[in-house]
Amino acid sequence: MGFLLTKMMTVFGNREHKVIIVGLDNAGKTTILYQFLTKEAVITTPTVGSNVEQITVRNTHFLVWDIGGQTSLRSTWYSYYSNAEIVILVVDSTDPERLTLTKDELHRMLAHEDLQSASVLVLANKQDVKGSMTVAEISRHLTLDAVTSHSWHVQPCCGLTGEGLTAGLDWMQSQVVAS
Ligand code: G3D
Repeated sequence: MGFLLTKMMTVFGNREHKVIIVGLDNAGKTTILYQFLTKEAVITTPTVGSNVEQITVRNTHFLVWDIGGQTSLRSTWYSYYSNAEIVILVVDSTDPERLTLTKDELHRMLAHEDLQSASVLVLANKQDVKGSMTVAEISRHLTLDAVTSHSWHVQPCCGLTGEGLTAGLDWMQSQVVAS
């Protein structure tokens, strides 16, 4: 993993900013990653590994690690935390039942020493579905107002159409430029 990162940095010359994309299974991670790769505003390179993609947003390079969300894989999330500058948490806005589980995973991540300086982009996905939870509802359920240790932002979006994702990527880019 370390070798791969070093090699990527050499190939692209510029610093790579590591992003991990997490969320429960069925939240829409794969769909959203696919949208990132096809957005006109985003330059992409061929898949680096089975779960790593390189994207460039306004001259800022990101390596996006897609981490599986099934129960059996969640216990391994921490092994990807090292050097991650951005955590993208994809939330299924139509699934209030599992939001408590997401909240627990989020706060476990925020407490991890390797993520102390990471910023968190919450993508409130599936906003196209009637009756889906709003940004305010999701923020409240995730108790984000209590999070003062990390920079965070909740972005409503639709993985199917890509709506809202450019704004999310812009916020992500602004975070690494500001740091
Ligand atoms: P995952 O990678 O987090 O497990 P996927 O999730 O990207 O595989 O998406 C899970 C399901 O949600 C897919 O449906 C996908 O099409 C759907 N989905 C993803 N984003 C959206 C969205 O914004 N709106 C709606 N309505 N559906 C979305 P299937 O039927 O293929 O399982």
